[in-house]
Amino acid sequence: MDEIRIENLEVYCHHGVLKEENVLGQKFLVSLVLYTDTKRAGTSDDLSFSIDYAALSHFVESRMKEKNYKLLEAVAEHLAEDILMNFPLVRKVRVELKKPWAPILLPLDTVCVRIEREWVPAYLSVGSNMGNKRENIEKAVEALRQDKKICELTVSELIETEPYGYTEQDKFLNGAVGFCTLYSPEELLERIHEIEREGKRERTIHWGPRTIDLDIVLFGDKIIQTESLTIPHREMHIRQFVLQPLSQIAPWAFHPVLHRTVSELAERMKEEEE
Ligand code: PH2
Ligand code: MG
Ligand code: MG
Repeated sequence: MDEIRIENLEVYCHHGVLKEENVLGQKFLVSLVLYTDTKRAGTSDDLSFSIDYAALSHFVESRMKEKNYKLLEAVAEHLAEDILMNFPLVRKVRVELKKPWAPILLPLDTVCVRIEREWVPAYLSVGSNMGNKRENIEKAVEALRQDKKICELTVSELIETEPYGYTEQDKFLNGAVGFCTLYSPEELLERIHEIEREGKRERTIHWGPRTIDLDIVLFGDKIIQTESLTIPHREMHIRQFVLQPLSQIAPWAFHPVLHRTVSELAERMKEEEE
């Protein structure tokens, strides 16, 4: 990706753990790498197709003066998020925050925190087999759509499917949702649990009937295996009710463990069923 860089923008503000820092303030230096596609601006010579680095610099200054944080990490985290949420052409950002006058009673050049944050494409499988299934799913999708840390949301058609696993239950309505997000995988999991709770989901029988179920299927090219989270979804490649809707909105999404696209996985499942 192309880059627009801002180096050592000086902002005088009051972040810090020490009282003296909050009272007196000090100089901070902000360096940014804005990852974006400059091709269209480059060929048209038209600023409206690019990121106005003057506007962005002033935005950074005003955000840094608006609120005080104790940690450089917190200042950097909020800056990265604010930039990504307010400048849609920035797909990824590197924030480097220096404190050349850090009062540590020892001489130093600077102390610095550097982070990179980006909009990551993620895919969810959604399902419901209790109550008004379509409405349950639409409510959950709307909650995702309203979330500031989610953008470019697309939804597949919803399909009726036979219950898989525990079969003594009503038919499911299933679909897939794709979007870009600023959440980490753990944060996204927490957020979808919240939406499930709002949808009156009660966790009783494992794999049993539910008003709403949201599962993270893919998260960028991340491979995660922890107690609370398995990404890619452990069984996505053997579930038609996941693959069929997903291949509608993201046929080229890539399974980072099996090294197959979603449409290849869907095809393979169909052949095995025949
Ligand atoms: N979800 C399950 C278990 N079985 N079967 C269908 N058809 N659709 C589902 O979404 C589903 C299921 C556990 O999440
Ligand atoms: Mg599930
Ligand atoms: Mg689930």
